[in-house]
Amino acid sequence: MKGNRLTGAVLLVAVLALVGGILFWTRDDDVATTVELTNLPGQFCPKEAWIVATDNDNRVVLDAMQQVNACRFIAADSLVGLEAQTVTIKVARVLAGKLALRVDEANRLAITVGDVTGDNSIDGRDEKIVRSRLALPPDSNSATDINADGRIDVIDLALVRIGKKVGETRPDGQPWAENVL
Ligand SMILES: [Ca+2]
Ligand SMILES: [Ca+2]
Repeated sequence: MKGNRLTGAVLLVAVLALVGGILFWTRDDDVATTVELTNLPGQFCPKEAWIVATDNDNRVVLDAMQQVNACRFIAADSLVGLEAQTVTIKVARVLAGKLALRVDEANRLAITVGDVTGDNSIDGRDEKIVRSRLALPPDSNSATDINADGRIDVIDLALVRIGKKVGETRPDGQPWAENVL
């Protein structure tokens, strides 16, 4: 009986060591540094995002529009070279968000959609505009079709209601460029 237990324990340790070894062997040592936008509703698909990156001393090391791939991925390897520590991201009609950049990882930023007025804040004015356009065809710039599904309905209204807050300001205190509001 005692021998059986001992054998079992030895086997368990051996199996755990094997699994650990496999996990270690198969881990990905080559993960690119990316920023992934999450929390995108429906067919909302940003093509570009403005990025302001700052280093350890809070100096701006990048201040430019970047491409968004497959509606959500922003390559950030160049930011690592610039020793960026913090990244503030602004997408049009989305509140600006901020994250601490981790190297060799898929950094995630949950975005908040619903800024119809383009003032980096979601409030009663945005809600009022969406409400006034309920059941109407989306307007020319589709700002009130929050989830970009081609209709202005209660889902868009709900998104504006739950998204009410103010976006991040630029690290240097400057206003966001017009084309990302
Ligand atoms: Ca607004
Ligand atoms: Ca919609």
